[in-house]
Amino acid sequence: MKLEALELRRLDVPLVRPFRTSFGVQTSRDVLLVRAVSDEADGWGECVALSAPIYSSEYVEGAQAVIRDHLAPRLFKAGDVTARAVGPVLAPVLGHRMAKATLEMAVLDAELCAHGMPLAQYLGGVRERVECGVSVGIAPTIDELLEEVGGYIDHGYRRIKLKIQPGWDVEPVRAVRESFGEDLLLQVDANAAYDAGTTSLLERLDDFNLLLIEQPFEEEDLQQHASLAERLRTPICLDESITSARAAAEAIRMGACRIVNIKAGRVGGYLEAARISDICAALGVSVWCGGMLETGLGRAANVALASLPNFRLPGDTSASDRYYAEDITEPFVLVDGMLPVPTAPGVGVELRVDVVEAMTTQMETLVPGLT
Ligand code: OSB
Ligand code: MG
Repeated sequence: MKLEALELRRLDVPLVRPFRTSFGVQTSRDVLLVRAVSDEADGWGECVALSAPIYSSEYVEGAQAVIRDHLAPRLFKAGDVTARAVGPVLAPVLGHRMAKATLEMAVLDAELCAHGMPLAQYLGGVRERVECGVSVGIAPTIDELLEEVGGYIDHGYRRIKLKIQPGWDVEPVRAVRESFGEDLLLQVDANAAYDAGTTSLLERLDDFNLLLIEQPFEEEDLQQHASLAERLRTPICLDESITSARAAAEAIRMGACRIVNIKAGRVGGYLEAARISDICAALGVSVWCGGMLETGLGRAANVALASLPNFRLPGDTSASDRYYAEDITEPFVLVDGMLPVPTAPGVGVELRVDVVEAMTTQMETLVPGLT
């Protein structure tokens, strides 16, 4: 496939309600989309980087700059590209996995559209629909939290994930557990908000029969996760720390986690994400598909990833209306707590051109240079 242009488009997509985590509040999603224009077909990628470097070191403006100045020129120079070649071609640029993943997704979508193959089939998916959970932000009060969680349960979500931080942990977890019962699949996500001084709060969460505790400590501190894991019955799950298949294998070998949250953007793309799933399976570790408040485009690809055999827990793959009043694709609608795996070629969704246009804040087109 010969890459003829890369169209970079920034959208501002309002969230239906503010999303508060231990690292900040978001009220809208600043999305970077990349369209790969080739001689065979076009494809789209969505960048998961947030507007500020507060979940990870990447952020959307930086991703756009590294794509424009460093990644796109290398891809254009490579001549014929395939999705499998994107990683190796971009490897001399260190880090910037979210930016790289965006380009790989766009090329992969184009390639699969040209061959008429759906992403789930390419990745080795085995399910027609996937079980969905929902990630619930830090609420102003416990009452408001219970109301929000109750609404999601009524909608059919199969598990609830509560965002926590020191001061918003034991009491909200207790309230949700007492209100909705022992059968509710319940887990928490700290986004690295704890440290040695606040570990005792996490130990108290061990009484609530949680599915897992996600990323209590900072990204690079595998040792602290391993030592907490030894003291708790509740499994530790890593998100931020899992930046590659190698990082996953090391974390598991150290005993730092028993479950892995996979986000394709965080690990450099859907191909590395599938490799992580395989390595985890070989080590007896189940995985689930995380999310980054993607639009319908990124979510379609996440749902395809979640159809792989080792994705054994409900993912943060929620319906469009959990995030957006108006999605940029046909909305994903929850049926019996599940979302259908797209069956159309490539990522398998169409962008709604009028909605995309209306939300666009900026656009630039990159083309091959003369050298
Ligand atoms: O830590 O999983 C996370 C959203 C943005 C950044 C990080 C995280 C999240 C979520 C929401 O928890 C996942 C989703 O529903 O897309
Ligand atoms: Mg997380």
